Amino acid sequence: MTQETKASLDFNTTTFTNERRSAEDFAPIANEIRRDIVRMLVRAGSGHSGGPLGSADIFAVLYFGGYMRYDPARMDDTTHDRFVLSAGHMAPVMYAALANAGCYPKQEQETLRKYNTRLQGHPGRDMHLPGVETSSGSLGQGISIAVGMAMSDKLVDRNDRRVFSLTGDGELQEGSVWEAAMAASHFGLDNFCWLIDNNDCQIDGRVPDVMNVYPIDAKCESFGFDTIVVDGHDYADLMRGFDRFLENQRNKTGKPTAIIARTYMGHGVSFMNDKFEWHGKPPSKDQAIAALEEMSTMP
Ligand SMILES: Cc1ncc(C[n+]2csc(CCOP(=O)(O)OP(=O)(O)O)c2C)c(N)n1
Repeated sequence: MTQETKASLDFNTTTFTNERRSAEDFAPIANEIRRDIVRMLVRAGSGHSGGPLGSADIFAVLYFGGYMRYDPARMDDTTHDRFVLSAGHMAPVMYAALANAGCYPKQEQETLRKYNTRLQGHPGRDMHLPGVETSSGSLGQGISIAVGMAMSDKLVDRNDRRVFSLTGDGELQEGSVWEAAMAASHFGLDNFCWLIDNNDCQIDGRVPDVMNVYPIDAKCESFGFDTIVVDGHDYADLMRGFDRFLENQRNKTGKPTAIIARTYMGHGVSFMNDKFEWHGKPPSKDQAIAALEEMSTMP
């Protein structure tokens, strides 16, 4: 891709495969996800920038590192591994990952938040976008549904499907998150991987100032999770977390895995980095151009 294409507000047709990769191979994928997030949001004129940009590296490794098994042409089959975005307001990052995986046409990203679009502001199961497993956005619900999926896979169907679910850290203030965690542990769901986007920011402040959720790692441990804290912008470290989950499932440890990824809200766009004010707003056209120009110098 040329610099000019990278900085363009237009969507391109580049897609990426899902395979085992070395850590340095993820940067161009994460950056394309980030660019698409900016392109989507500036067109929509509303939506969430901070969480999606900050978690793009997690999504690059999850969708393109061979950890979640799926066929982009057959997302409606009953064998692929599943991902549930519990932090539903972060939909743009999941939509960008699915588009870059080839699950639906990249151009369709331009319809984010438009009337009747498959790319609703929060994921809608009824919109039938390939790869959206359930509706989410009421915080605390997605992870509960995901745990139910993992229960049915492990205890009823007895297959080897994996279920991943991502919550924010502000989302941890929802009591139902901990009910889901308790169930995952009680039922020995070693096929369940809980991803926590720990950017320390939420809608109206720093997480400890709004309502403290720390220590997150000790809480996850005490709820029975094999817990690993990683740098959510370091691909090798993210791979270490996902590899540990795969190992837990392979060894049938009977314990779910929690990967706490330390991230910065808005990471990749310097004027948004670590600023909770970017939780729920889109870039203006000038800001989007500035962001894309900054990102065009990245791999
Ligand atoms: C049950 C419920 N209460 C409130 C909201 C409104 N809301 C949307 S995102 C958000 C903050 C979430 O913070 P965090 O999980 O840290 O996400 P981030 O700010 O990092 O994107 C809130 C309160 C909601 N979606 N659901």
